[in-house]
Amino acid sequence: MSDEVKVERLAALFKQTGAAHHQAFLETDGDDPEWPLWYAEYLEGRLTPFLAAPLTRSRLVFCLIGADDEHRATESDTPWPEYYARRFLECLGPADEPAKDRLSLYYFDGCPFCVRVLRAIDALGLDVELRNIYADPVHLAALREVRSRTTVPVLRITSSDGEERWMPESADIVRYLQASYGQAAA
Ligand SMILES: N[C@@H](CCC(=O)N[C@@H](CS)C(=O)NCC(=O)O)C(=O)O
Repeated sequence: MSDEVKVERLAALFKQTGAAHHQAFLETDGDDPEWPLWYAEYLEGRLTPFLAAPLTRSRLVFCLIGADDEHRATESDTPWPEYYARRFLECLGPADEPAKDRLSLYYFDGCPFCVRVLRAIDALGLDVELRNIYADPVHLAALREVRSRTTVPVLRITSSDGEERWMPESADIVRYLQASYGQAAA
């Protein structure tokens, strides 16, 4: 995930917090001199996925006041949710991204079952290493060694700890990719 996407997502959370606070203080049209306390309670658990380490509520109050003071003092044109998001990410660091599986597809050109999988990879915008078994004898040999056959497509899934899974059957592969990387998985 790029830095700008991280800022965007965190800014959306701050914006949502502002809206929820306004809703809670409708009677005073959002006016609440103790707003950092309310924000901190609302944000405490919700911020965890965005930042390198969880914040205590009191530190959160401190950071919110700091961001607000700075935003006012600099008279920045940046909308406050984005300003806060940048400041929080700069001061506290973004959360580590979860380690991703590495994917390789064993296939060959002109194989209709492979095309089905290739289309799903394209539609999901996935980064998959394509291993044409008839273009590179090393890939053919690896497939034969592990599977004792050369039927393709086969998806090799290597997790961050090095564990490997070899998944045959185009329908199973497409289902797996959609479940792991489709919108419902996000
Ligand atoms: N049911 C399998 C069929 C796969 C299949 O028949 N693949 C053909 C190519 S389209 C193949 O690899 N044939 C050569 C072989 O089995 O060695 C799937 O949906 O993935």
